[in-house]
Amino acid sequence: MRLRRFRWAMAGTAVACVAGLAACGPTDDSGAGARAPVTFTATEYAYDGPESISGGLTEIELVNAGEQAHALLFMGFPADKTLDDVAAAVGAATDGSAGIPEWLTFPGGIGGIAPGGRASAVLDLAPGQYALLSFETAPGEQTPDVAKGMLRALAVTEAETVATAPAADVTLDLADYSFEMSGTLAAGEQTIKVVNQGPQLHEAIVMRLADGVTAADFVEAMSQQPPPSGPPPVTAAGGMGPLSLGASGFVTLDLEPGRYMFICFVPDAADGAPHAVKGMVKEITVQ
Ligand SMILES: [Cu+2]
Repeated sequence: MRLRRFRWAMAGTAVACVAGLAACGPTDDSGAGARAPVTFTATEYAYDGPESISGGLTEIELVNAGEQAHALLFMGFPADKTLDDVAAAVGAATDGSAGIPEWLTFPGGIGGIAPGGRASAVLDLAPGQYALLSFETAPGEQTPDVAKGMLRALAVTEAETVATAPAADVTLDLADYSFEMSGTLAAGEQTIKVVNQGPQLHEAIVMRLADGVTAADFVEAMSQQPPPSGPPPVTAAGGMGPLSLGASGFVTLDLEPGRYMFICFVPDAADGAPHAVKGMVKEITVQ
């Protein structure tokens, strides 16, 4: 089977968006939520939010005030690199002309959410400089948000307070190429601790499946060359962005009953194919 190299984290591509799927409140006051969340508001194609924050366990909130699905992914980069270097590196990793460079670090982020949506995650941010970006695409388009300018810098300074981790309802382990969840997800607000057991980079994007569509159907459709016209029968519902090996983060989802999938679009280190086509997709039912 010849696989189209579909876009890294194309998750929200051409999604028929339904508002309110990923609404999330603040996390437990005993955890990182004791400090006010750091909010970024997404529109086409920019983020409004602070330019510098203090690090450590930090609650990040994404508000999608745009007309399309958008994500908020974090990528750390060293002092001798620039935002342009990050843009070039992710562009090359996306089109398959190069692998993901060793100098990028991945503390996670918030997967694509629908217009009008709101989602939160608690990330462990080491001091340094980060790129904030989104790979979502407008309905019927192939150009990801990042190529339209949805990329900005965030400086993270030393932690000012020692935050404790929020309580998690379930743990989700990511590995080559699987999702292993410690329990089941109920409807309503749930916090998932996501851990990348590696060895590769992985993410846990959450998408709601339309009636009658399976995760396997979605992966099959994405593998067609040329890709099918029309929007895929899924809706962006958040999730955790790419995590480096050994990294973890907490993502809060507020799910309605229905069928969803966890899916990883990270390009494989060996052949650049998205991990989803190597089996890194898991269908779940929320009751
Ligand atoms: Cu993966």
